[in-house]
Amino acid sequence: MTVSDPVVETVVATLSRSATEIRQGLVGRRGAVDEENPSGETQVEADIWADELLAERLSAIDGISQYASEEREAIIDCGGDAASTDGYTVAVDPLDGSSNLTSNNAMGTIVGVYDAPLPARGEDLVAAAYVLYGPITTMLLATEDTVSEYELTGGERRRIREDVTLPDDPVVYGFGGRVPDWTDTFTEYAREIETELKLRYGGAMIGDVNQVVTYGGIFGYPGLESRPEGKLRLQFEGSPIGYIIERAGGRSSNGEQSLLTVEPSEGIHERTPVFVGNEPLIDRLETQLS
Ligand code: P6P
Repeated sequence: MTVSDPVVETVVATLSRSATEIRQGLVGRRGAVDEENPSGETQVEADIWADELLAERLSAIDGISQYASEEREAIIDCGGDAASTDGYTVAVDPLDGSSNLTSNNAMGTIVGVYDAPLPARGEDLVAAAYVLYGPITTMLLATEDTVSEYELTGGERRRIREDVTLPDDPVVYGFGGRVPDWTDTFTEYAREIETELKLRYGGAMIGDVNQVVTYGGIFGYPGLESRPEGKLRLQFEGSPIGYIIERAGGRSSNGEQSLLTVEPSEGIHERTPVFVGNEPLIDRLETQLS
């Protein structure tokens, strides 16, 4: 089952092929390097290696005019005219949750395909996907048509679920940040949710979001007292994951509005509070925080 848009299909096929190599390439690349990413986070060898692999392959695709990554300061212009209507742009988190590499826990790769120059709004997405490096390597892909789940083996993808939607009855929740650093209004909301749902928080967004997609619930990394903008990046994490969850029948929010409607104002590494999950839970959150 290929994607109807040929450029998106090429991105997805490239991601499927690369994800198999990334998973294999994690071995021997667990060490920290003496570098920080543009968000000031320590990088591991695998962060840099995965970014270089994806940058080389995705920026070479006809129809891709820009490549941006959480691991690099500047946008790569891939030739073509990003400002024109025919050049898609890709924003990538090559290895989301790479700190989990040290503890050998789940991690992911996130790719957003925008029909606009970067930084772009989530509404400009035409597709978004995440790869989950769990016991099995899987990919969840959202396009304008549907959400599908694939198993990735040998560089190929095999569809295992189509028309993926969040279950109606939520089961799990996961909230990032240290509890003493939560705002009073968010703490009040979290205390309510804790009495209703089961805690699932693994320190890598993709592992936690996939729990929400599978069982229903909410994942969030709120704005904190010490950092009101939160930790996660709008362009590389918030918007693509928000797009996937909204295409799967859920909602996304920055605490006030859909992540897809947030106008980037501070460049491609802009942070945002991120909440995704079942619509009633997000609606309650926005009411609580208003
Ligand atoms: P904390 C990983 O570093 C990440 O960007 C997300 O994947 C994850 O949800 C979050 O940060 C974890 O942050 O503060 O719990 O370590």
